[in-house]
Amino acid sequence: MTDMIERKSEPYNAEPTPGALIERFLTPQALFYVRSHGAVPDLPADHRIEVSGMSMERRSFSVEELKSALATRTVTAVLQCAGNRRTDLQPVAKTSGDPWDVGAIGNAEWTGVRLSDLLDAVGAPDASDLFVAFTGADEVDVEGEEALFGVSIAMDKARQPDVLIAWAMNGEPLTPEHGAPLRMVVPGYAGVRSAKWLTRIEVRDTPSDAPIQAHDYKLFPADVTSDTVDWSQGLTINAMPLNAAICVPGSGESLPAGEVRIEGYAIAYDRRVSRVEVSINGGRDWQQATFTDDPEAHWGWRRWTLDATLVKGRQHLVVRAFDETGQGQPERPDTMWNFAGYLCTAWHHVHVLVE
Ligand SMILES: Nc1nc2c(c(=O)[nH]1)N[C@H]1C(S)=C(S)[C@@H](COP(=O)(O)O)O[C@H]1N2
Ligand SMILES: [Mo]
Repeated sequence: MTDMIERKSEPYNAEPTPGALIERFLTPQALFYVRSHGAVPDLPADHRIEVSGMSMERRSFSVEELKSALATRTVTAVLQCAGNRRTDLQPVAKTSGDPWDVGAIGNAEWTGVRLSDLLDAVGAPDASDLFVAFTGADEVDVEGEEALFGVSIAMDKARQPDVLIAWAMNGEPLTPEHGAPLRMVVPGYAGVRSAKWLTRIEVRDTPSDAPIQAHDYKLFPADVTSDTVDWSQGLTINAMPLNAAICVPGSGESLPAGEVRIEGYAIAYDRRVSRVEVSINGGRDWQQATFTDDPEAHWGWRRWTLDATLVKGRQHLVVRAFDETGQGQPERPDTMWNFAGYLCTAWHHVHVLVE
């Protein structure tokens, strides 16, 4: 698909062009970034997921059984990789990981059943010091360690009503690369917690010890490197921070002088986006952008636009957003650099040539 930019061929990882990303409130499946750590597993039509843990009796469910046993729910939510915008950290210093631009994010309407309804149906314990772990059918390699994809979330998050076991995206069945037949959707959390190709849900008294949970997706300070890292330390990336990006015009584009519509997205999850500001002179002066999307979708993004007049020359556009606490984004990427290149939330810059 020409609107997708491949970031890795094996396994296939790709993000949409920024212009295609921002066209619709709901990101079509074909334009939704693909982040896979291993090959896409081929699961049979009668695939079953297993639910187990603690003193529970082991149970298994097919998609049809989940649909008939539990109420169907739909939630609009952004899914964003913790590595989105990594390319803005890489000029500071080298990082590990694929070079995602602003497109490792998408906003979709997810349909499935509530994880909490399933936990209730099987009589799972709900003490808040427990964890719920998810296993995928894919084998992944984390620094030479081969294991099934596995992650976990705390019980309090697992019990939130918007956490789904989903089979559809924007009203269509999930495609293989997005996790068919069943995937987790954990709104507000880094994409990595939303396990695709779900095979097992396990209630535990410790977080998942799978390498993806234990030795990946953690945030470290700038003095820690891939050589010195102690993975038992660091912040497990769960709730995602405030962010914003310019999608139109695209970085490096040439455009005619005059009136230009600048477009992009902002996201603050349950802290809500309150204001988006755009500068057309490299951050000296700021104008308030207009929201395209109303804030009704709690976990959704808010696209925005600003009509501006650009004069000839090399022009430097910048965006920054604020949440409902009045908190804004940090200005510079060097203040948040980390060796794995996660959570770049610095003001987003786009340079264009106006002719
Ligand atoms: N089983 C499995 N689940 C997974 C992954 C994976 O590699 N295997 N990647 C995770 C990561 S890091 C992200 S950002 C999201 C991406 O979901 P998408 O490819 O549907 O956009 O899926 C998550 N779930
Ligand atoms: Mo990710």
